[in-house]
Amino acid sequence: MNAGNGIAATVPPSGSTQHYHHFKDRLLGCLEAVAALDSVVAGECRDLKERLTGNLFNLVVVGQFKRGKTCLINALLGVDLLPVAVVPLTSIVTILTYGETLRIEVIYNDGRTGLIRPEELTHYVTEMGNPRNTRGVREVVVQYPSAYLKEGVRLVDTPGVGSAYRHNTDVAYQYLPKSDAALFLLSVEQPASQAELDFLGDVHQYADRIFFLLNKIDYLSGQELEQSIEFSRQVIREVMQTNVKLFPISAKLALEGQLTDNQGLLEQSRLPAFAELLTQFLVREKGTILLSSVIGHLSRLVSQVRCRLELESKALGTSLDELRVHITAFDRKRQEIVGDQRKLRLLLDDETNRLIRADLDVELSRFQKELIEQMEKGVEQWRQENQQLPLEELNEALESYISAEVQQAFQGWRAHAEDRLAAGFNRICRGYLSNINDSIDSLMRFSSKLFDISFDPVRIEPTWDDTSHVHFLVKDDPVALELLADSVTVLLPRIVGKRFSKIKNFLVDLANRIVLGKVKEKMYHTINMQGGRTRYYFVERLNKSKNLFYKSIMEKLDITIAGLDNALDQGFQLRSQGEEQVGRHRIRLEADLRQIDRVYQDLLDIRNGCLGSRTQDQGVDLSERIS
Ligand SMILES: Nc1nc2c(ncn2[C@@H]2O[C@H](COP(=O)(O)OP(=O)(O)OP(=O)(O)O)[C@@H](O)[C@H]2O)c(=O)[nH]1
Ligand SMILES: [Mg+2]
Repeated sequence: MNAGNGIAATVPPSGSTQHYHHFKDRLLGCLEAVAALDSVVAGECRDLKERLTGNLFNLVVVGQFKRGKTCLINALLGVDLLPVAVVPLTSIVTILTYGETLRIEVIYNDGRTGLIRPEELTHYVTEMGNPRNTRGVREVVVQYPSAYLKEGVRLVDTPGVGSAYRHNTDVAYQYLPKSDAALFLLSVEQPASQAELDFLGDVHQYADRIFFLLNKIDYLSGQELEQSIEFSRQVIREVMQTNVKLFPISAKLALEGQLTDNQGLLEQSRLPAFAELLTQFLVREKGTILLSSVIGHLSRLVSQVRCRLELESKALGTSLDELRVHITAFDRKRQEIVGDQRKLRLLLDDETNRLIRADLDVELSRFQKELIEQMEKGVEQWRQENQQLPLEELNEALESYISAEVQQAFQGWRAHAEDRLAAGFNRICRGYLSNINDSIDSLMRFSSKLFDISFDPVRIEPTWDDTSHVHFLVKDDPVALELLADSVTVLLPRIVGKRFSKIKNFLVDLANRIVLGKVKEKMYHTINMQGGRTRYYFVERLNKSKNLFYKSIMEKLDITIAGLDNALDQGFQLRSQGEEQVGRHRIRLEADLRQIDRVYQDLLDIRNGCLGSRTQDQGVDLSERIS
């Protein structure tokens, strides 16, 4: 433990994971030192500790089938673990996370779970081994003791964009908003496909967290490679409408290099250099923000604990009669503050309802209206273009079309709505956090005044990060997001694409006659039904999030009250027991005060070391570092 001894170990280079872990460990040391004090109520440090230890960098690997996504994950882990093949393969999301030993858990759609052996993986996560997902697998979670994962990275392997075998919804779309970074794989032997470009066109708002990798560079050399890099970069830039980071690599060479411990191959693969940059990005974007937020919260806690210790110390020198008066005054103030907070509950309800009405409902009905207009036009166009198709075939194709289009349109909209609602909800939460912090400060100030102690509260502005963990709940199973009933989920092959213009081509040969009224009726019904379900889904989540949030802020207040209560109560008890007890306790309190001052100094040191380097790192244009 570093806290308190004032010795700063050699600090690793800024931007590295070691740098991040160095300060994270020192912060954990400070947290332990604070938690060990008698006057600290159990649970006061728990949240902060959980946030520090539970922090993971989520990395999703996406791209068209056969670009080498799974191979890249194996290369990053340095083990031939996940099945790789020359035919479209991965059909189930596989999540890799750190564990002391290899452990593979299958999670089924119905909620069952089961452990499997590594050689069985192919029967669960691949199209060949688990055709059309007959086993009903939702996702597979692999724990593995790799150094890369131990750094706090969680990798998500996804089925290829544009694959014809897609039984799950479009995983990449769902994972992207919640990922800290995405690796999008292209490969040198094939130019970017339409499916890839469509995907990129839809996700360009996440451009700053997508890293483009041009894989399989071992196929090319010298000038050919340069041309390929330039070409891919141009294509992506056009679609994304911004400069992109493109890194040429060979996952295959990297894996071989790892397996045979061949440094030359590893360097040739260019993967280690990329992995290093990626780490720097993650640490900068997420790690440093987390550390800064924990430092702020801990400093605030330290100032409160210090005040409590002083209070207790002062209480020991106060007569019992005077103490009784103070305790009564404190109780009154406490009741007043708790009462105010309970009233605020109603306001929290109001604001959440307003978010539902003013944002969710308005946006949803606008989206439904646009979707109806768009699909009406599409259906009309069909009618004109497809005159000769047998009615039965046409109906069947249209049913599938409507289901697939509506489902995909809602899916895209939901990702967008999710971001908006999360931002709106977090805004509400931030207001409340400020409010509860004010109440806590006012209670602390009141108590310190009673005993004539100076108390200088550490103010922290609640940040996005503070609220996002209390948050708009992240749904547990981002994969199983199908909302439509089974009867209408007959998906067309993926070539049908996401937009109506593409389905039109597909159905050009199918259509003949059309019962327009019936088709439209089906369409309206499906859109309304899906709209209703989507609304229900979001309202449920908002309400659950609100309740959890309220519980957590009230807990914060309760903990402060309990801390002050304890301090006063201790003083009262000891005063009643006589001078000897008081003397002994005073010695302990003084030791605790010295300890808390040491933690405070250490926190200052951590803040300087950890955040001082932040500005220097910012603004590095990774694309300029391509060798
Ligand atoms: N030459 C060469 N081949 C590679 C490289 N990376 C992957 N491959 C090969 O490309 C094929 C596809 O690799 P996978 O990792 O299964 O590709 P994927 O993107 O996961 O494919 P899906 O799971 O179908 O989406 C395999 O035969 C790999 O051996 C590379 O850097 N160089
Ligand atoms: Mg794969």
